[in-house]
Amino acid sequence: MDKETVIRHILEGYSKQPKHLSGTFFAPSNIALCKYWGKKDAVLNLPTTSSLSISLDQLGARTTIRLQSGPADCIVLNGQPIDNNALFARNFSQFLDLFRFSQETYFSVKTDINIPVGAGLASSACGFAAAAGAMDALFGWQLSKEQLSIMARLGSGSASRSFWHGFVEWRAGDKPDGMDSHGIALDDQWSDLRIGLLVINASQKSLSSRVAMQQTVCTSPFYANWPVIHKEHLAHLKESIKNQDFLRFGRISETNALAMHAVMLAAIPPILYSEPKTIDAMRKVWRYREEGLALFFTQDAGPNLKLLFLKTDAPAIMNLFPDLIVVSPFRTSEIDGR
Ligand code: 2P0
Repeated sequence: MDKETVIRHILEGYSKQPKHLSGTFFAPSNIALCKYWGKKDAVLNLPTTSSLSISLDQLGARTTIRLQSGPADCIVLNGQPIDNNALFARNFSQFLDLFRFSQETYFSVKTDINIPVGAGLASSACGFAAAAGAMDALFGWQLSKEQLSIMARLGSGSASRSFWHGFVEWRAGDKPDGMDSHGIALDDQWSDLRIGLLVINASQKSLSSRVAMQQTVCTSPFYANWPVIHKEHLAHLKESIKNQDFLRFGRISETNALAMHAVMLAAIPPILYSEPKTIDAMRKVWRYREEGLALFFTQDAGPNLKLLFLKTDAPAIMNLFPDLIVVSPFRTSEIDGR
């Protein structure tokens, strides 16, 4: 099945004429605690495993889309027009292709992302989610968050988790068309939980997660084991959230991230996102933990770490990591989109 068929299916009976001059939507970025790494369908971005994330409150993407005359889309990222040949623009225009309901349809897209782009800080997740939401607002469809999540997944898998605040599970689903593969918000709130973004290198990564993921699936001898350990991690992580058992929560999140990177390291050629400063920071976390601090990390497809800790330890941890960007993920409860 192709992406166009999925979009046709979702939008059957909905207007293909814009209802407004423009549509705007905000989507928070999200950090996976149990990771998505590997696809069973690379066209529809259907994952091998379910995954679980935490959204980053007000850090994310605010996107406005309007129709414009051709000969091409115009994409402005953080006030800078993007060259249509740049990777970011090509990926984005491919997503916009799904919404060109007549020939000669072009879009003007203005997106403001308040985290570094392409550095493993989930900018593509919030970017595609905000784009799907902005399309919905432009055309006045009023789709459900689950439908928007399916749409956004076609742009980038992790975007399916960016329609809710707090904890979100992306259920892998069983259907070949992916209509049951979307995000679902968990009811659990954890107001004392804090996420610290430790930016080690904010420049664009050299290997995209899309390529790295496929390379891992196709060549890592350890990949077969990933869905097995992942299933256990996911079940235990959900229990730890229910019980607000922070030590268990942190340990499982950190172990899941390290397992993902270990599987990647065995790929051919090997994939190593960590830089020397990443390793230094990991050792620092482990040292403080041995000394009694309840501090853990997770790492995505980039050299940066995300620290996990509780409100009570925030002052001490901000002292130890002075440049840390601290997020209170349960500060905002509703995404209003606009
Ligand atoms: C995640 N990552 O669960 C994992 C952990 C990075 C490491 O999802 O190919 O940009 O567009 O579906 O969503 C990054 O991969 O990949 C990612 P595509 P995506 O957050």
